[in-house]
Amino acid sequence: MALTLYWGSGSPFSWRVQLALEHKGLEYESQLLHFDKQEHQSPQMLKLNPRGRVPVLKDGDYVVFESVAILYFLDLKYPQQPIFGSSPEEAGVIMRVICEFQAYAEPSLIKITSAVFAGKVADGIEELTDAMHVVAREARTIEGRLSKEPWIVGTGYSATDMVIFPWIQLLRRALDRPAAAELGARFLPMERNYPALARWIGRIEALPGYERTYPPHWRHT
Ligand SMILES: N[C@@H](CCC(=O)N[C@@H](CS)C(=O)NCC(=O)O)C(=O)O
Repeated sequence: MALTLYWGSGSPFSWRVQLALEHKGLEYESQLLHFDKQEHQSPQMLKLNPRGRVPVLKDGDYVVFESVAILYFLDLKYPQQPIFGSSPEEAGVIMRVICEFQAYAEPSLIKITSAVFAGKVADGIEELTDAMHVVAREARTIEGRLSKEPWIVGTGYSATDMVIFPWIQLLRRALDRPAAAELGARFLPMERNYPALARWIGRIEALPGYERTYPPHWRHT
């Protein structure tokens, strides 16, 4: 098998790549690395990615890391079921919305989810509340897009959906924790506050192969 994916359970960056591989129907060898055992920092992994982060994709001897770069590589190398659109204009919008998400939403999402999972909500509640406002504003923009079309950009499931979806799932999981109840009050339940986003989540969850991408440790914790 030519493709090998090194990934971590619950890593939103890894999840993007798994969604793309499933969508494209590509077979791959799955190398699940355990963060608690520092497997992503092993000498073998540092040789593949000196930053010691996942995901990392190997295709034969070729190695690529950084989740969006992996999505782009996969789409050029395996063009069936394209994920960067079918015209330069569509590709431009897909990439633009990904860049906007990474620039304006991701730093706040990292702040919120890291604090919740580290049990440190109370320590930084003011900063986290501000981060939640940023996330809510970005989520409203996406909600607006999804209230007109089934997917975030254009008429098809694309790299934009794959980039954003795992973060929304991780955020929901974080905000479901009792310690985050106050932070999540205006966000959850999504069915009430972001109905188009909630329907979009259901659409992705119903895709073939989705279950294979679901973070394994989320099933029992
Ligand atoms: N910008 C990178 C981020 C990758 C990343 O931060 N991955 C996390 C897991 S969610 C990781 O490997 N963390 C390990 C560490 O920081 O030691 C991407 O898009 O792939």
